Amino acid sequence: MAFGRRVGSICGLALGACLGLSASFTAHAETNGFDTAGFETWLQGVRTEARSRGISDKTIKLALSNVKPVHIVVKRDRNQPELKQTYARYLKSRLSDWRRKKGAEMMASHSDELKTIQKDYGVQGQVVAAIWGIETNYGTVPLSYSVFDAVATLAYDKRRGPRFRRELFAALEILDKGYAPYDEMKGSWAGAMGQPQFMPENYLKYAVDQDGDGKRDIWASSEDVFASIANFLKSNGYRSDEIWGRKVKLPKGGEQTLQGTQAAGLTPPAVCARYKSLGIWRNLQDWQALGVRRTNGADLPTRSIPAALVVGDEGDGEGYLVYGNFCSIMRYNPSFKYALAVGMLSDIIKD
Ligand SMILES: [Ca+2]
Repeated sequence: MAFGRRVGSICGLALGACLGLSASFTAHAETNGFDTAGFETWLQGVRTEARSRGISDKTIKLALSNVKPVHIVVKRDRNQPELKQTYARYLKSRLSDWRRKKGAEMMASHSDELKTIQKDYGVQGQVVAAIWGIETNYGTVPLSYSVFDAVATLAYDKRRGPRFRRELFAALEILDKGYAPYDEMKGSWAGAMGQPQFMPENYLKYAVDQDGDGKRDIWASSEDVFASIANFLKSNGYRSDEIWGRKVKLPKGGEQTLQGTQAAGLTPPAVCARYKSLGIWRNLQDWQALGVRRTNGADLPTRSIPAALVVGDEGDGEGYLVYGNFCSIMRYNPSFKYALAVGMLSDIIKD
């Protein structure tokens, strides 16, 4: 237990340190708890299916000969911070002083590229930079896991097996088509690749060659990284004429009375339809009439925008009115806390 807490606290301070530390322990603990013979048999089935999908023998050999289950990958899959931490703790760690300061620097040094991305894809540069900052500390986190090891481990594991089996075939396709060389196919413990942390299927669907060198390089080209993030959001309903939402002050007792779905509301934006737990959608003016205000006590904007209320930790009198773009950000990682961290970081690094 002491070991687990120590790792957790380091992860909370800096994702990079967390990933590095985990990787260094992997060598000693990687196959604990795994049925190695069962994994090998399973892998034979993967090879057969890969051949039937048209993946070349050369690629199958290169990618799967040395693939091995990584125990800590499964352990981390069972213990994700989005599920365990309070809003206050999660947001504090994601909106660290380092990430705020570095984000402002990155907004300045990549200003021209981000402006072009905003023009081409209709996603504000600060939102692209905020996702980049939260995913990989603006591209500075060392990505130490083989995508094949990570994805194969989660495909073999029962919890999310079918989904990750698809990701494994997508990873093989990326290698087979020559989009990325084997040695560069590095990612996080969950197999998310490169600076924007794209899963292999999303890479195939959304990665963009923005700098025009013929490669969709989400590992080393900042233009490709930014365009890929923006293309992902745009393809998932992001609207250029709205922001993500805003932090608000709730009326006294509002945490209980304002939630719930009993009253007639608006139809949520299409991209939000799948997120039923966002509860009721109302126009900003209706939230205003119910006593919701900006954090400084001022009235809400008068513009008509459908919004849902996210109440973070109970009892602090605070909440967040979120708009359709919040749901586009959640397509990246389906957690209210994650999307709030991205939205709030984007506001901080904008100026
Ligand atoms: Ca490129």
